[in-house]
This record gives sequence, C-alpha cells and structure tokens, in this order.
Amino acid sequence: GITAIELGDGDPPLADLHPMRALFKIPRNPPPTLQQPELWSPEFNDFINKCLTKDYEKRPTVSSLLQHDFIKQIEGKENVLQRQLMEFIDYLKSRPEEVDDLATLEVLDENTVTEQLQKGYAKDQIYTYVGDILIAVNPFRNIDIYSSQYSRLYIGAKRTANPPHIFAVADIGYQSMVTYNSDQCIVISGESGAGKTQSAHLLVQQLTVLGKANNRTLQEKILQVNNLVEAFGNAGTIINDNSSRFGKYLEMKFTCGGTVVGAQISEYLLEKSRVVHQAVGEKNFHIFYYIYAGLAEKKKLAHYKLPEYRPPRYLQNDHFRIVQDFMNNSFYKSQFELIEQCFKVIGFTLEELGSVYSVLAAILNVGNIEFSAVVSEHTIDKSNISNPVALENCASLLCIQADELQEALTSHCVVTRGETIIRPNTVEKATDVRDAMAKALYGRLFSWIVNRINTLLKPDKHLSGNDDGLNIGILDIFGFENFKKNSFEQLCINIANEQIQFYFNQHVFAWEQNEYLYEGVDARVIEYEDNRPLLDMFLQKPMGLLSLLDEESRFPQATDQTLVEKFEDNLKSKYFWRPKRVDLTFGIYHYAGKVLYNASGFLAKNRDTLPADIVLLLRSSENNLTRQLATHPLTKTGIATVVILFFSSLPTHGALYKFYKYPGGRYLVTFLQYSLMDLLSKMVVGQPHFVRCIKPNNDRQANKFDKEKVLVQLRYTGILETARIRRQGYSHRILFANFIKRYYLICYKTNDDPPVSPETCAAILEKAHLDNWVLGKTKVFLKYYHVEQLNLMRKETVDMIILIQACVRGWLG
Ligand code: AD9
Ligand code: MG
Repeated sequence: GITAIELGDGDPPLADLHPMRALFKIPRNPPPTLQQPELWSPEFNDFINKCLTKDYEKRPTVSSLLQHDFIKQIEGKENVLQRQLMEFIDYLKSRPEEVDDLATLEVLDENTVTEQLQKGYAKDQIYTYVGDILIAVNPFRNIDIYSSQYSRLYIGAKRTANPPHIFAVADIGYQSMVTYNSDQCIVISGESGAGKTQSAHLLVQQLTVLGKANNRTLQEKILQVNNLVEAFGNAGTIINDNSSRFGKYLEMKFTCGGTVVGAQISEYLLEKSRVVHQAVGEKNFHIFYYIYAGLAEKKKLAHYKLPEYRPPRYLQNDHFRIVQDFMNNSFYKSQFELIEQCFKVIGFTLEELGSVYSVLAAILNVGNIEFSAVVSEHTIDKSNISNPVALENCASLLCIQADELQEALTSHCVVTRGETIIRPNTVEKATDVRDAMAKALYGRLFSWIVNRINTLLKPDKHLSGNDDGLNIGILDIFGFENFKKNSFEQLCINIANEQIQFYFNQHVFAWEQNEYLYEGVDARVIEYEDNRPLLDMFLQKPMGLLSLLDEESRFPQATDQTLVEKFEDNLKSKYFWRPKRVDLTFGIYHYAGKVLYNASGFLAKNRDTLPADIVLLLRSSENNLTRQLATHPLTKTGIATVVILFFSSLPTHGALYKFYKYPGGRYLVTFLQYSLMDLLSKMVVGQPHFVRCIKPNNDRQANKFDKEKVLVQLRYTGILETARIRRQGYSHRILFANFIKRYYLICYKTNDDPPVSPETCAAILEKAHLDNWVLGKTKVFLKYYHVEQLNLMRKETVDMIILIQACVRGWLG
C-alpha cells in the first residue's frame, strides 16, 4: 500500500503538471492511517491497487477510475479539500477526448478529408489541424468563438486541450517565441475572400492579450493599425467586399520576457491602378467613399472642393452613378468616424489629418481634369485643359501653382543635344500623365501613412530595455485571383502567392527531407507538386518572364503585342501558353489553376513613370505633406540592403528560391522581385506557422459547403500531401534529452533519472507499444500520431499521480 506514497512523494519534475498539484501533494510524513493499509476501507484499497498496477497497459484509464466506488464515496463528503478534489475530477471529466486533426484520420483520401471538414463546418467547428498547420474554413457569418472567454481558454493551453482555433496558433507562436527566444512568423494563405485578413485581425487581437500590454494605449494603437491601413489598401472586388489590394506584413514587437512593446508594418505592391480605374463591378479604395460620406456629414465637402452632384470621375462606376449613392451611406459615415478615431488613437496630428484629406481630395480633383485637342496650323497634337475649375481645385488642395500644374500636364521637356525643348502633350499623353500623377500621389500617401504608423508604434527604448527584443510577424497578402479578365495586377498578385506556396513547400516537404538525410534516417519520399519550375519561369534572369517584361519596357518602340510575342519566343516552358497567335492573351498554369492574362497595358503599368516635371512641381508645394510625398523615393529599403538582407538570412540547411543576379531594371516588376526578396528575408529568420484559409463557396454564403470547391483548394494547396507527410513522414524530431525528460514517466518512476541515450528512448517507446519510429544520430524521429499517443499516455500518468495524491489526501481528510 505504501507504493502510493512512493509514487506521490517527491514532486514530479515536470513543469507543466496541473496547477492543482501542489494542493494534492501527499505530505512527506503521512499520518498513521495511511501507513496502515489494514485500516483502509475496501473501496480505497481496491482503488489504490487498480491505480498502481505496474504495467502501463493493464492500468485503468483515468476516466474509468472516475467511475470507481471510492470516488463516489468521496463525492458524498463535504470539506474544502473535497471541493477542490471534485473540481479537479470535473476537469478530468470535461477534457475533450478527441483530437481534431486530419493527420490522424484512419483513411487519408480526398473524400474523407473533405467530409471531415464538412462535418466540422456544419457544427460551426470551422478550424481543423493538419499536424501543426491550421485550416480555417470561412463561415461567412459571425460565430461566437472570439469572445474574451475564448481568448482566455487558449492562453498557455495544450493544443489538445481545446478544439482547434486561430487563438491556439497565436498562443503557440507566442509560447515558442518566449520559450526558444526566437522570432516567429505566421503565414496566412488562401484565395481571395477565404478569410486571411480576418484571421490576421484575430491573431493580432489574441497576441495583444498574450503580450500583456500593460499600457492600454499601446494595445489600442496596435489594434487600430489594421483598420487604418485597410481603409486605404482594401477595396470591394467582385470576389470580396473587403479585398486586400496590397500585401501586409505586420510585426508585433515584444520584450524577451514577452511583453508587447510596439509594432511595425510593411506593405507590398499596392494596386495603385485602382485609383484611376476599376474593372466592371468593382470599387475604388474604401477611404475615398469614407471621406466623401464623412466630410458631407461635417458639411466640409466644399472646403475640400469635392463636387456634391456628379461623382468625381475616379469614383464613377456601376455602383455609383450619382454622388448620393455613397455620400449618404450610413455605413461609410460610421467608417469615417472610425478611421478618424484610428488616426487620432495612433497619434496623427489634426494637421496631418487635414493634409491627408486634402491629398485625397486633390487626387479626386486631378481625375476630373479634362483635356481637349488644340487644332491649329502650326502645332498638331497639342492639348488644352477644358475645365480649369478642376485644375484650380487640385492646385489649391496641393498648394501648388495652377498654371505650373497645367504646364506639367500638357507638355513635357526633352533634352536633345544639350538643349531643353518643351514639347506639347497629346490629349492621350496628357491623360496618362494625369492618371500617373493620381496613382503616384495615392501610392506615396499610403507609404507615408505606413511609415508614420511605424514611427508612432516604434518600441520605446526604455520600455523594451536594451535588448533587441523579439517579434512575431503576421503575413496577410492579397489572395490568388482568377477573374474573367486578368491583367498586370493579377499577375503580380499571383506571382506573390506562388512564392508563398513555394515557401510552404520548402518548409513542409523539402527541409524535412533534408533533415532525414542529415540524421541518416531512411524516410519515404513524399511526392508533392513542386512549383519551382514555374517560379524559375517567372524569376530567372535574363530569360524569366519578369526580366523579359523589364527588358521590353526599356524599348520606347515596344508594344504590348511585341511583349507577348517576346514571351512566346523566349519562354520555353510547359507552364506558359498562348491560345491564339493574334491577340494579347496568354495563359499560365499556376499552382492554383490556370489563368488567362490579357497583356493590354502591361508595358505602361510596368513602366509606372511619373514625369520629372510633376515631381519637381510637387516638391515646390507649400504644404508639408505634399512636399514630403514628392521627396521620398518609392522604395523604402535600399535595393542593395534588400539583397544583402536576403542572402545573409538564408537558412543553411535548405535552399530558398535563389535570385540569380543583382537587379538591373527599375520598373515595377523589378520592385516586385525586391519586395518578394524583402518579404522572404523577413520570413526566413523566424520560425513559421501556417494558417490555410479555405473558401467553402463562391457566393459568400453562410452554411454552404461546396464540396467540389473545397476539394480543388485542398488539392492545390497540397493539404492532402501535408496530411500524408505529417503521418508518413516523421513530423516530430526531438533531441534525445528532451524526449527523455518529457516522456520518461511512461516507463520509469517519478524519482528515476535514466541516462540520456538512444537505449533509454527505445525503452520508453517500446513500453508505449509504438512502432515505426526511428532513432537518428541525435534525435528521435516520430510520426505525428506517436506524439499524440505519447502525450496522451504521459498525461494519463500525470493525471493519475495527481488523482491518487488527491484521493489519498481526500481520504485522509
Ligand atoms: V483577399 O485575398 O484580401 O480578397 P481575404 O483576406 O482572404 O481575401 P477576408 O479576410 O477579407 O478574405 O474575408 C472575406 C470575408 O469573409 C470577410 O469580410 C468576412 O465577412 C468573412 N469572414 C472571413 N473570416 C471570417 C470569420 N472567421 N468569421 C466570420 C468571416 N466571417
Ligand atoms: Mg485580405
């Protein structure tokens, strides 16, 4: 009978026992009753004997013990200890038994996986794990699982203790950061409208809770960042009413102790062309509608020279034919209030706010400037501004001279043989300059806001101490897009997604297999869809698609037609095809499906030129903000810095995508490549966590699970292969010492201190009746379900120890 004391005496050297363990520890000198088994009640005697069977496999489970007569006996008693004991028993009873993890499914085929997701979805269980990857199926309606109650549930909890949840990902990221003292990054992927941005918000929300922002203002500021940048960077598309039109990498900064101290945001590839033109059924960036409604409410439209009858050209589309359509919109009004509040909370001054509105209003007025051709005997192709009011408005909002603006729009300088000649612009050319100016202003305004946020949210040195601190990055980019008509923007967006998919593959498949090699473990190679050849086709120099595009942009005589022909002649890849010889269409087989692009406008969009005259004019402005917008270069990081950053951060054990040469061109696609490099350089330094968002239907409908639609996404994201590798491969590799420390209880007594050796590991694994594990040079290689099983056994053992201790105390009491 004394074994009970042996088992309970001495605190199990495990950090993560149930918090109640201290209460239940058996005293070192147990009272005489416990030392005299002949005094024990028959029920207690039986209970103890059952618990203490030496062989693990003969031991009853904790849940079966809870049915024991002895437990029923104590349930009748009344004292403090009893109550605590009952609380603990309740906890044991309420623990969920199931593990919501696709990798543990018996049958692992497309159908079973889809069915599993569908079953969960029907019960509002929108999250599922595949090993350590979280799948989130968009519910398209609010489910009550994000309250502060839920938030608390997922703090520091074992992953198996609660149903899968996005908060659990935040917790794992946070705990890993603090435990391993290393940066983390959470990569959210999925097609447009799948729920990435929403997931990013939830992660930030939970991370601010975890980061114990003791400074409430800081917490509020961080929570506002997403709302603010999304007002400027998101827009309604055919697919998603709140579609991200830029890539966003939000880094939350922590002290080494895990207190949140600031944030920093990086933006990638804002779709500026949307400012001047929206495809059928789409809208401009949210902020334009917000300010219209908000300023109308404040009776300030006239102040900002915004027309009150006809919508500005840039806001005219099939949604909005008359200005009342958005001016009186109560949602937009409330959003305006919200955004103004965000600006203020984050720390923008009222003066800055006024300048931001002025620039936005100026952009809308720029768009209203119209040109007419001047026909005379001497000059041809000259243009004139036919509505000087718009010109005046724009000039006054930007604090520049109207006549100079007119000049910069309708003419341009050419330097020939050392002489500067002023040439008139045709109507077409002047219109292009006008739109280029609007796009540049908006793009630079966006970057300025982001930079300003970064300054305002920079960690305070005295708060974060002298250490550099730690960070968790959250990547939320624009999702894969495939419209009826796809242009340059879709190409950029889809290439970025291609890169993220590659990163995912590298992490899940390639690096994994490298480690087997290193450890001398013979693992079965998992087939997966490697999109590297496609990335090569895009990014290789000098013959990749982006290089060809850059090269062609340098020829003044080139047209979109010659560009497509150049693609066809040079891209010898099965991923590229041209349906017809005559038009501008070309197709690409992306990892997520084939997309038909139309090259119309590719060269102009890539050149993205803003005439020097306009830049100089803006620099002469009397408004602080306008001047700043014209002064700062487009790139935030120097090109060389980006390249160095990228190469220095390459992990040694795996090859990331290799960028072949130093950059040459200066065009937009070149920036795309730098942006991707910059992004990856940030991501590879952290330990990644993946969230894969799934869109259950194309109609944004709640409770509608389109199996075929889900299946396609499962296929192209490689979720099935992921589940397979998590099961067939050895997803867990644990150093011998760590393994023994964690699982020795399965085979040894609490007080034992077995040697760190492969033999000890083998003994534990054999005791647990597991097979198919492998011992490498330094690590135990385990399959996914091994770890689940081991954890379960270990937990059972630990719980049993506590239960016995508790019962003995209860019996004593
Ligand atoms: V895009 O690539 O930026 O076009 P996202 O970011 O993947 O796209 P988003 O997060 O914007 O999609 O989600 C689209 C819509 O789905 C949201 O506006 C919500 O209405 C809806 N959604 C997404 N996730 C959730 C959720 N967890 N709960 C409720 C959700 N609704
Ligand atoms: Mg989004």
